[in-house]
Amino acid sequence: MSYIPLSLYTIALLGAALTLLSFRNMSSQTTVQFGSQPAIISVKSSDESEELESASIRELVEAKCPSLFKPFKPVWWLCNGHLQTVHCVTGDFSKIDPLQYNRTYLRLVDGGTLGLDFAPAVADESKVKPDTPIIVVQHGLTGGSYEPYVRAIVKPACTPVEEGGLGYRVVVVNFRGCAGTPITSQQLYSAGHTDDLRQALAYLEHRYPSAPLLGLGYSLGANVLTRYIAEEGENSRLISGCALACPWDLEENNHSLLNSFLGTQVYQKGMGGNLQRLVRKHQESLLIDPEHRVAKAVPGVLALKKPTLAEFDEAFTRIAGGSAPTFPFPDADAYYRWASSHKVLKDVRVPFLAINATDDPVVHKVPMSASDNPYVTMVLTGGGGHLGWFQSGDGITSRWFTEPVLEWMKLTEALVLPSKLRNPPSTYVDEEGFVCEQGRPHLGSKVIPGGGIVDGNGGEAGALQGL
Ligand SMILES: *[C@@H]1O[C@H](CO)[C@@H](O)[C@H](O)[C@H]1NC(C)=O
Ligand SMILES: *[C@@H]1O[C@H](CO)[C@@H](O)[C@H](O)[C@H]1NC(C)=O
Ligand SMILES: CC(=O)N[C@H]1CO[C@H](CO)[C@@H](O)[C@@H]1O
Repeated sequence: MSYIPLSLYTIALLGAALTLLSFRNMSSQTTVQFGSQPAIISVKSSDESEELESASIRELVEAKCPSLFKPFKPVWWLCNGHLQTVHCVTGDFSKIDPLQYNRTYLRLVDGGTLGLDFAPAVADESKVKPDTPIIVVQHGLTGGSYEPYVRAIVKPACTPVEEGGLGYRVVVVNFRGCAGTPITSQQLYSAGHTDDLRQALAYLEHRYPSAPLLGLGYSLGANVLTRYIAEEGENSRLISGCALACPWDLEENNHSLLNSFLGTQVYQKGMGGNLQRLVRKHQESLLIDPEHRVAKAVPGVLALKKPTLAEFDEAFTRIAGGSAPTFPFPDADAYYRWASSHKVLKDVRVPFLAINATDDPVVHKVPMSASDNPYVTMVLTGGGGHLGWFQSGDGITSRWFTEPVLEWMKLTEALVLPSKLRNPPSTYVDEEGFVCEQGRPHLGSKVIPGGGIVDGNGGEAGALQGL
């Protein structure tokens, strides 16, 4: 275990040296791109009054998210995207942002299980207002609610207002098999499968009917979030979305990573190895019905030696990454084309903020022009790597994105969307106790025993975990 981060650091240092040698102009400028005609939206002016303030998304973001326009200044010893990324996955954050979650396990209609981690873990329900906003988080590839980049938002968001936080609830929806969530059906997750998020959101709306739901996704989770919001359009249960380090065009990322040495040796193999470990850990459950298409794919994927992400996706994700009939795909490239999120941004119909870094070693193409959509704001920082954004200033662990993301949550929590943009299918409980949505009887969830308090800083070992 200790050898892996060390070699990663060596390679990243090499990357840093190459960057310096190439004299690339490392601008620290942050580009914020609004639509040419940003949508006009209404927000409540304050908690006390019922008055509405109407303005364009651009005016509201400029007024209420000032931190978004601050340049990103990296700490000097994490001076490029590789070092930022490697520190993100190998740094010791176990003492940072300590928190606990209260977990609820949801059994889905298809037999699968989701682990929903709620913060604050211990809430005096009689004191929490029913309309307290809920931030719904989707983590990165093979990550979980324990990820330091997740805690960097969860901690300040769920800290009470009196103690300087936002006083919100946060729910991290752990993907199947992640952060201790068991696998109970022959299906994993993927960058494109949105039904698990959809079912979690229906459950949350049923449990907290008057709470606004705000979406936040990281990397692979950002891709799922973007696709969910785009697929639902005017029926999105999330009233806003924020996507950090979204991979967008998966086919393009695959090509550019595999066409570079570091991309292949560090990132592709790091991510492929983590996914293979996840399958190894859960192989018994994935093999339960040996005739199932997923069971037939297990031996092959476990036999791969140091697989790249592309090799893993070819052997497994295209088969097991979601439900039939969408899955299986004939090959991984077909899966990449389907799951990419850049091409669906045009369908987003709620305020949506996407932040990427220019020197992200994993994501090479950012669809900046997508903000032709009046609801979309695209942001590109001059550095930060993939989910790093470690800045100089008050301590090495401060992340540039914390402030702008919290400001965005505060802004969009106060949103009052016109009723035509607030039309998700209504929920009901069926005869077997599943919370379902009108018109989607194949989806639904019910609480099963086994939840409770989990240590948010527990972690799960593995290099490049959570990217
Ligand atoms: C955790 O949440 C459940 C409801 O899902 C609740 O019954 C329980 O009291 C909570 N635990 C704590 C310690 O607050
Ligand atoms: C990924 O990119 C490589 C290099 O361009 C290409 O050979 C391969 O077909 C692509 N797709 C997959 C699934 O590997
Ligand atoms: C490393 C890299 O290729 N970064 C790219 C991020 O996205 C912007 C906008 O698409 C490109 O200009 C950068 O080159």
